[in-house]
Amino acid sequence: MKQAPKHPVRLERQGTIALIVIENPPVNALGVAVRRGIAAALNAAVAHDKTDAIVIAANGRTFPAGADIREFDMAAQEPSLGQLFDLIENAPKPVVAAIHGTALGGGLELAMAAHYRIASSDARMGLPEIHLGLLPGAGGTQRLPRLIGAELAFDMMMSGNQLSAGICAEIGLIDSVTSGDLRSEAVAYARTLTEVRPTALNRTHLMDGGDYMATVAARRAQVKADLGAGALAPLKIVDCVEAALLLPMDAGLQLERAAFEDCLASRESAGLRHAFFAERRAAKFPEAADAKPAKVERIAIVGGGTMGSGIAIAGLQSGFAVTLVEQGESGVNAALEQIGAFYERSIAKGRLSEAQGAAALTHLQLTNKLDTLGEADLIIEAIGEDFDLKASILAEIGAVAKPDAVIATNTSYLDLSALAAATGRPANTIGLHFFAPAQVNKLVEVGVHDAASAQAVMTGVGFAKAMGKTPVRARVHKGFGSGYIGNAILEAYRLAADIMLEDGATPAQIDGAMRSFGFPLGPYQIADMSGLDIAYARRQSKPRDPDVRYVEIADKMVEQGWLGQKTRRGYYIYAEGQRTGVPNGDVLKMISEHRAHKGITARKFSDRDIRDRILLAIVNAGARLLGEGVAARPSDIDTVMVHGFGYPRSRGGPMMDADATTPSIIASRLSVLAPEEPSLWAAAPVLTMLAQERQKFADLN
Ligand code: 3H9
Repeated sequence: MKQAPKHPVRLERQGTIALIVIENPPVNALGVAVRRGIAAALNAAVAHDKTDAIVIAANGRTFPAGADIREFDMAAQEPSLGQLFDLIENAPKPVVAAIHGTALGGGLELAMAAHYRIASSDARMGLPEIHLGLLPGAGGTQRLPRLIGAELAFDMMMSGNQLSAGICAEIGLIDSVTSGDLRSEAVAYARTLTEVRPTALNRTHLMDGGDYMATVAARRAQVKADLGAGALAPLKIVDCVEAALLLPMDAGLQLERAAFEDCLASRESAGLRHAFFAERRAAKFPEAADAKPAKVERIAIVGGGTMGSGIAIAGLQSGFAVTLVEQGESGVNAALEQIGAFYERSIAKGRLSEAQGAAALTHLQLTNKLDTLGEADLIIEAIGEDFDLKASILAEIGAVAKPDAVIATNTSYLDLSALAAATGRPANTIGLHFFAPAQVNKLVEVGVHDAASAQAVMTGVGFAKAMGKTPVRARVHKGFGSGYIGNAILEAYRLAADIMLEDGATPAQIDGAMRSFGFPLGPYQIADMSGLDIAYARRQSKPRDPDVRYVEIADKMVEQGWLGQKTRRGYYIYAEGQRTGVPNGDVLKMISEHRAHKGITARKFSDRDIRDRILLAIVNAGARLLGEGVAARPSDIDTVMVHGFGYPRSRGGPMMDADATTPSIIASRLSVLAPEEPSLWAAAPVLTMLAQERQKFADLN
């Protein structure tokens, strides 16, 4: 972790203007030293009789991006942000906030406590606390409605979205926008101010009720309908805005403080904050000590199916020049159609202008010639999961790529070391496993094998980051065959579910139990969506392990041609064009015949049994991957499960959940299930070690 500077706030003078400069890299978070520094500088500036006005600005990449989230788990230290902002608001001389970068959360609340706000034209502002299960807790819920009205304030706080400086000026959140030098413009602006702004932020209540109260009631009903009773922060935001409308400022601030504390103490906020730091920790690779990412300007993708086209779109959207290689004219046309459809949808939905869409497409080169790859800095092979085919294409890529190009395969479970060897330049070859839809999903598993160079790995990491993705390191292990982190865990998840299916549960019951835990879809809905033939091919390609129970139900379905949504028949039956189905009675019949054939008497599983068995299998598989060195840290597994498989983000991830239960309780619950299927539930050595040492997974992060 970077060491915070000892004196993160400086007081400078430009004639009669006092300039308070915050410097607390990387994002000028408002930790205790910064709060104390600003308070001291402000007092000194006010006390100086030559001070006419005060400017608060920040060095580095941004105006403060919020409170220091790391301090939320520590004892509170004064001054609090609330106390500091009172000091600023009550200053007897005009205070101007000079905003650049991203003024977020407490950073924007600081700006709102100032009397005037000026921003660089490329600055952005937002209150993203809701993404951390929190609400703006340093006056934001009271000051924002007073500045821009309740409706817009709701929109900003409920979405957590960032707004551009131009829009902020239009809605009255800031006073001035400049495309010149912000610091000197802010000082010039301050010179024009002769008084503390007669406060727009009246200390009395904001409105007389009427329409606004109807807005509050509608928002409260909406939150309850959308999110249910579990959505603490959104409901508390409604309470706080209601307070801004009805109560004097001081009472509103008090209510906001209590609401913030409630949110901070919630499991939901702990989970969301864990997820925030887990994503950033995941991107830290040990290879960074030995190499920096090489420059990547042109990427090439071989294979223009759903995955390849998705990666191409993600690349174009991030400003890379993209070459997409497909076989024959029909392959090229199909890829073009997919990519074109994405841009048409984005333009129709107003996410992109026509000009932006057209500009992105000028950077796309579609071809059926592999020899065009010679210009690419990074080449991603994204064809189907067929080892021989992949190996032969990778050999061709190795023959034409420029000497320092990095080659990546998008395989999710084939032997990465062998595929890397097939290129003829294993040191330059890595795995880059994207998750569908690749243009949306942020997760990329970076596959690392023994022969891969640090430079190739870091280039993959740099590329993933440049696309706004979260790279997670996954080391290839002995017997690699179930995939990196995500698919290996999915395999355990599926087996736990299939065993219950064979022993007495129905697909709909298992899916329902997992949805009620917070997964968006259950395992059989996902299987129907992905196509049963995909997993079938993977099962067929691997030797069967005699020590692992095998459930043939999915194989029998594939043999019947019931492949899921694509054939409108899978675990569910789908009406034309529908993505939600009704349980397939034929499958239920087949399952009960299958049980009779295997001599299994159906037994009952409660929803709780289902969740427990699956979650224990997931955690145990995660612990095994840690022991094998596939996953570098428990929080990486959490990141993969949240992004790759919809594990509820507000729970942080399975390893955080396991810590909440404690590894020793998990180990004893596993010992009850282990005799049924040791491959799933015999406690992994890492878990046993943590249980014995009374440690938590978090201790290994
Ligand atoms: C709040 O303000 C509550 C108040 O209303 C009330 C309080 C009473 N604190 O994301 P990056 C670190 S809640 C501490 O990789 P980017 C981050 O961990 C807060 N650390 O860069 C990373 O560290 P490392 C409301 C923070 O350019 C480094 O900075 N604000 C914080 O992709 C770089 O981060 C938010 O929720 C923080 N607040 O994105 C904003 N923020 O180098 C949260 C970042 O050791 N932050 N770090 O890995 C962000 O959304 C992005 O970090 C930001 C930059 C857009 C600013």
